[in-house]
Parts: sequence; C-alpha cells; structure tokens
Amino acid sequence: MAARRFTGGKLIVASHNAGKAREIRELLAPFNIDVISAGELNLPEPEETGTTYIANAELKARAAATATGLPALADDSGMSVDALNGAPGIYSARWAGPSKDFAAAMARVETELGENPNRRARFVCALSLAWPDGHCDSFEGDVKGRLVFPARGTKGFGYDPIFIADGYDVTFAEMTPPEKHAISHRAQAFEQLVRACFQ
Ligand code: ITT
Repeated sequence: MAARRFTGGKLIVASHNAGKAREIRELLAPFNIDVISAGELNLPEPEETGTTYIANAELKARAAATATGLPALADDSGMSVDALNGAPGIYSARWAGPSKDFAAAMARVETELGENPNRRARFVCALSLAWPDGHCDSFEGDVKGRLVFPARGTKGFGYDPIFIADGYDVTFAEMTPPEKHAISHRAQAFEQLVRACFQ
C-alpha cells in the first residue's frame, strides 16, 4: 500500500523523551508543520510490548493518533552493540532505569564489554506516522560506528557520549545538532519519511 501523504495541519510528536523530541522538532522545522508534543498534551506512555523497533514505533504512534484524533509521529530507537549480541537494542531506554540514568547505562555497556576488543555498535531508529483511522507508515534508518570510553561531550542525549560514527573521530555528543542530523539514524529514517509522506 502506498504511504499516505501528510499535507499540513497539526502533527503530534509521540515521544516523552525530551532529547529525542527536540531532534524530531529540528528535523521537522523546514516543513512548517504545527508540531504538538505528547508531553504537552499529557498523553499516557503506552507499554512498549513490541519485539522490534518498528513494532514499538507503530504502537506508540497509533496510541497517540487514537487518543488525539490527529496524525502522530513516533520514534523507537536504540543502540546495538555487536559484542553484546545486539544489546541493549530495543531495551536501550530500560538500561537507564526508571530514573533515566544514562551515565549508569553507559557504565553497564562498558562493564559488559570488559576486555572485549570488538567495539562495533550501531544506532537504529524506526519512525512511524499513524493516522486516527489506523493507517500507519514506518521507516527505519541506522548509523554504524564504534564505542569509546570514557564518555566524551555534553551535547545530544542518551548514549551519544560513547558513540563515534564511521568516518568521524568525535562522539555524537561532541557534534552540533546539524552535524549529527547529517548522518544520524534518526535523520536517515526521517529522509525516507519525507520522501514518502511529505513531498
Ligand atoms: P519515547 O518512547 O517516549 O519516545 P524513550 O526514551 O522510552 O522515549 P525508546 O524506547 O525509543 O524511547 O528508547 C530509545 C533509547 O535509545 C533512548 O532512551 C536513548 O537512550 C537511546 N537513543 C536513541 N536514539 C539516540 C540517539 O540519537 N542518541 C543517543 N541515544 C539514543
């Protein structure tokens, strides 16, 4: 089925993660869309019961579209570490615990890697645009790279301070937003969303 075009009006950004919601707003900025975040509307956070990024993104987008009667864009993302068999993957947020302590989550990655010399990792992002009638289109992007310890940089969010994309020598947390948006998993998924739904 062809993707449904978004031709304007209000769009819910169905994320309660401030760093992620900020990046999605930055990516949406050139499109002159009236963006409302799930946080502003106090929308409940649905339980992420899916076993894939796309399943969780769809579940979050559908819940917000149903609750508001407006199209909703959700993002499910995470970092997969090769030497940890893809962990934390879809559980990336959960490794930070209820207090969302990403210093602890990054320390856990370092501890679990131990002396393993394989530092390969990738970020993955699934974006789903859902409509109140149940229609939903999804797109996935990724960026490959390697992990460094100790963490470096203060920009970005989540695991950004330990991730260096292939071809670079600074972490995502040392990049400006435009630098990260030029290559990130979120920007790659967003590019596909734009091509299918916004143009
Ligand atoms: P919502 O579901 O409300 O959007 P969340 O934080 O629970 O917020 P996810 O379940 O998709 O979202 O978890 C993704 C986690 O992966 C997120 O908390 C970050 O720690 C990490 N992550 C995703 N994209 C990232 C990025 O660009 N930079 C750093 N960490 C990222």
